[in-house]
This record gives sequence, structure tokens and C-alpha cells, in this order.
Amino acid sequence: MTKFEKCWLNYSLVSEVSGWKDKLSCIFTNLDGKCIENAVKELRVAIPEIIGGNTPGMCICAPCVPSEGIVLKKYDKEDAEYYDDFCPGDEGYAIYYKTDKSLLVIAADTDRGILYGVFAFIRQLQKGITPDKMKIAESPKMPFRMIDHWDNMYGDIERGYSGNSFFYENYRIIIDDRTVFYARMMASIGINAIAINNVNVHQTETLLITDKYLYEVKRINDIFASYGIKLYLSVNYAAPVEMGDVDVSDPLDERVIKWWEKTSKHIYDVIPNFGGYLVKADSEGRPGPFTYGRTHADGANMLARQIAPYGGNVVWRCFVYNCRQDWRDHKTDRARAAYDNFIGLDGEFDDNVVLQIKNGPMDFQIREPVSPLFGGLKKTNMFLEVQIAQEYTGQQRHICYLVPMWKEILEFNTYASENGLVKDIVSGKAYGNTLCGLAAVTNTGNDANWTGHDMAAVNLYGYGRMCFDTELSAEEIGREWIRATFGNDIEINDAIYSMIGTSWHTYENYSSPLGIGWMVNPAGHYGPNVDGYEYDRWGTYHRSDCKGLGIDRSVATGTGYAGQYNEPWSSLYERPETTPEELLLFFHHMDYTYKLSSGKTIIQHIYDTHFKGVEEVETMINTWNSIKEKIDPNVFNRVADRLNIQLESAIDWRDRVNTYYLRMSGIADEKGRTIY
Ligand code: GCV
Repeated sequence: MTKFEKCWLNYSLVSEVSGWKDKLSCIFTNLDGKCIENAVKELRVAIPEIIGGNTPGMCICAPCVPSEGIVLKKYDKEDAEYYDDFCPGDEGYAIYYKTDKSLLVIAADTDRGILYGVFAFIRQLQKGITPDKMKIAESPKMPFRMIDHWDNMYGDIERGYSGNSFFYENYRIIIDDRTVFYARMMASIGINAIAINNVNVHQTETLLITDKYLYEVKRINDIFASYGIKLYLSVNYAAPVEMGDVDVSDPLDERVIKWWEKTSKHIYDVIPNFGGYLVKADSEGRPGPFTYGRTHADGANMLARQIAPYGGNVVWRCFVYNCRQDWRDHKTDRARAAYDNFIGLDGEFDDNVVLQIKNGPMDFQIREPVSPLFGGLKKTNMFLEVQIAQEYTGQQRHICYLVPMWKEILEFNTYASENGLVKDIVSGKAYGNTLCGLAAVTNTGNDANWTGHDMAAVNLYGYGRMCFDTELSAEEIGREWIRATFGNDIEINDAIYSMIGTSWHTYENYSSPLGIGWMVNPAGHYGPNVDGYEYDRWGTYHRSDCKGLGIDRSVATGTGYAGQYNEPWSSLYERPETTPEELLLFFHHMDYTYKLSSGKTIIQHIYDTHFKGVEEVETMINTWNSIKEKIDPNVFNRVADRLNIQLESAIDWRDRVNTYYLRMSGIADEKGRTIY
């Protein structure tokens, strides 16, 4: 087992609550089950570490009425007196203090609610809030808060930047202390579903649903379940063929249906609480229903029907596009693909199918418009898919805090209905469904600190916290993570927050301008290469020439992508003057001399933002150095090393992009700075 650190579960003493040592020395409950055991365990670890004193004792309280301590209980009428109209439901909890009994109460309808209540109580303590001041009633805003691993059984991770997989090594499944700690970490931020293998399901991974691996998968499943998490597996759509059992994977073929029926039954015999299947079909070379002239609804429903009797779900990805495009063809537009492929199927998917839609129409670039599918589909379950792994955002060598970006996406108004914000659509508020929420490609690996860059952990933490409570600001989440990870020192908190707070914009400043994306090295997606994807087959172009740059996606003269949005967006995106400037080049091909609202020309904007981005990284480095004495030397050095790499890379981005556009446009920098 590789060594691992405790990340945000690194509890430390908080002086404001130290007076509570004796008053929280007993935990009462008459609830039982694995989740409750873990909730109690968590309290017994956290209390001495945060408040000081001894590990609290454990008392089974029924039938006596407890006093002085913490009680974990079923939510009932008595609790309702403290909370008008609150109904905890499957995952909510209430926390309050009963002064007459000196009791801190954590009440919920379910064991999972208790577990989340315990973690919420611990967060309050970390903030220095004393139990007598606590009064919270909360249910998660997003029904599903899923994590997708792109781990392969060989042990590598597709787009992984934090070492190897901690689930697999050399085609073996690993189950150890780290598995348990991981489940604990995920529960602490409210994750309730995890897919443990890559959506690109290779031959060995196909066997995860067979007896070769299923019993070990069950062991991971049971650990997850004890932390309230459902386990999902990515499956190969052509598994019946891959296994040599049937010669087709046509979803309407009886033999295929029978194969999945039998396979699914066996999975549920072994793992009765199995979550379901995650599927990448007809995407980047993966097999799918298109081969047989069938629709994605045919494909997804066929699978869904085999697991519906057991309560399973099919998570079906919409990342379907033509990856063999000719760059000379200006009409085919990858941005259109997800909408074009799925909009006609609205209402055709079974209730236990959910479509997983990437946040933007392309592929997790630093800036993209919100996928028009969120405003288009009205009778279909949807997950918003984001990427915590920093594939295109610095690969965990750069600091890039992504919660501000995700918050912007969640707040985007699709105008699909009265409740048309993306967060209303994927929380179920808009259409009253419950199979909806978020899914994220994770950034973990077996590095000691889990996420490679210590600062990348904020994205993992922030994803979970944001899904649970979409009303928290990016700053609240960021500062909460800093406190949990680095302790309660306000100078540390301010310094680190100033480094991460606007780092998304910093990365955007020194990389590709105004929504264009893709100026990366095709090989690994790291570092600048302006023409890296320009003459390729992937549908990823900037179309720069001596006059200007950008893609015309208008309806009038371009690919028509702007027309996939509801009004007023389609009209706003149609014209350069009304397109939000940060997306200008995503929607329009513009002259270098076009003036932005700042009064600057586009070319000057490119030069200025690239110089600014580098300066911002220099400021991050100075800030980090200013708190050196207060940071664990190991962590300090790890971050310092990565900041130096980030600076070097930001300079590389600046110089390559600026030089490219100076040469292309022949227009000099007004400020006369060095461009090569
Ligand atoms: C898992 C991008 C990534 C691929 C990934 C794919 C996807 O294209 O580069 O590595 O494959 O997205 O989301 O399926």
C-alpha cells in the first residue's frame, strides 16, 4: 500500500471549542448499522483532535433519556419542534442543542443522513462554532453527487495526474486501508455514487462484471455502502461480443437482451445494492447502438430494463461526436454534436436512465458556453458532468480552482422553463424528477496527498460541497477547505485563498483567449501548441489567419450552433456585439482590430492577458513564500515546486501565443513588450 495523507480530514485543535471537552464526552444512540458505526467512529476521531481531551465514550441510550453529550437519533416530532416544515428525507439531517439536557442532537430519517449530519457537525466545530450555537437543518440540493474514476485495471489512470490507481494494480483489485479512507473522504463531502473504472472499458475491465472480479468488487461495494455510497461500473456496450458469447450487440436482438438479463441478475445476486451501469457508447471509437442502426434510447433502455427490477440505474453519456472530421470542412461542428444526437430522443428514455452531459459542448476546456442540451431536453433525466481532473486546466501542476467555473455553469439560465437555471434542471426542481444531479471525473491517484498538487484537493472537496449545497459561494467552499486542511490560522486562510480564488481566470489569461480553447499539445493535453489541433480530425479549430481568428457558429453565416439555444441566448450568441466577450471567439470569427468593451482591440487583449497571467502566477509564488514558516515543510516544498513549474509553463504559453499572433497579424504590442 502506498502511504497516504489525511487531506481535509486532518483534524486539528480549535481553541474556540476547547471548553467543550467534558460536555461532549459521551455519544448516545440506539441506532445501529454500518453507517452509524462509521458516524460514531468519526466523532470519536474528530472530537479529541478538534476539542482536545479523551475519546468520547459510547452509550446505547434506549430506553433511558440521555443528557450531556451527543445524541444520534431518528428525526421525530420532538426535533420538528425546532424546525418548522423540515423533512430530512433520504439524506438530510438536523443539528441543534438541547439546553435543558446539555445535549447536542443530530437527527435524521436515515443512517446516511446521520453520517452527513456528523460531518456537518465536525465542520461547525472546525469553524470554532460551539455546540450551543449550532442550529442547522439541511438536505442535499443535488439528488446524485457522483464521482467517475477513469482508472484502468493495469493501474494507470486515463487523464490521471496524481500517480496510479489505488483500486487496481497489474490487473488485480486492491482493497486496503486506503479504500476505507477514500470512502470516508468521499462521504465527508456528501458523495453518494462512485463509478470505479474508466468509461473506456478495455478487454480486462469488461471482466469486472464477471465472477473473475465481481466478488472483489463486492468488497469495495460493501466498504462504500458503509459510507452511504453506491458503487457503479462502467460497462462496454459490446460486452456480449467481447466475451465471445454473442456475435452482435444489437440492443433489439433477443440474444443480446438475454445476455444482459442474465449478467445483470448475477451481478445483483452477488451485490444486491449495486448502483448500475455507466456507459460511453458510440464515442471516440467505443462501440454503441449506431452500429446496428439503433438509437441511443434503444441502447440505454435495453440495459436499463435488465436492472430496473433491482433498482439499478443506467448513466448514459452524451459525449457522442464525429472524431474523424476533415479540418477543411467548415460546416461540420463538433459543438453541435451532443444536441444533434440527443435532442430528438427527449422523452424516449426509461425512468432509470439518466443522460450524463458534459458542461460544455466540446470537452472540458478552460472556457466554453454551457451545453445547450440542458435547455433543450425537458422529459429526460440529466446529470451535469464536470471534470475535476485538470486535463485541460494545468494537469495538477498548475493551480486552477474550478468551483467558480462550475458555479457559473449551475447559475446559467437556460430559459427552458420558469425554473430554468442549470442547477434547477439537474436538481430536479424544474421537472420534479429524482434521478438527476452531477457527475465528475475525479482527480485522485495513489500519490500520498491524493491529488498530486496539494491545491488540487480543493477541487475535489469543492465539488462535493457544491453539489450538496449549491448556495455556498466558491469563496465559502475554498476557505472551508483551507481551514480543514491547514488549520484555523487566518493569515494562512487569506494567503491561500488569494492564491486559489481567481486562479481559473489566471489560467485562462495565459492560455487560449476568449473561449477558443484547444491550443494544447495533442499528445498529452499539457502546455501550449497553438496549431496542435488545427489540422487534425478532432473538430477542434481556431481558424486563425492574417486578419482574425475564431469560429463562426452563427445561424446566418456559420455552423448554426448558436441556434441550439433557447431565446434570448440564440439571438445574443448570433451577433458579436451581444455575445458575452469571454466567449466571443467561440461563436465568431473576428478581426484582430475589433474593439472589445474595454476599448482594447482583440490583439491587444491577447497580448495584455498573457502578460497579466504570468504576473498573477508570480504573485501566487510570493504569497506562498510569505507563509512558508507556517506550513509543513513537506507540503510547502511540494507546492513551491509545482508553482515553479506553473510559472515556467505560463511563460511558455505567453510567449508562444503572443508570438504566434504577432507573426500572424503583423500588429505590434502597443506597450512595446518583448514578443519573440
Ligand atoms: C475517457 C476526452 C479525454 C478522453 C476521455 C474522453 C471522455 O476526450 O481526452 O481521455 O476518455 O474525453 O470523456 O470520454
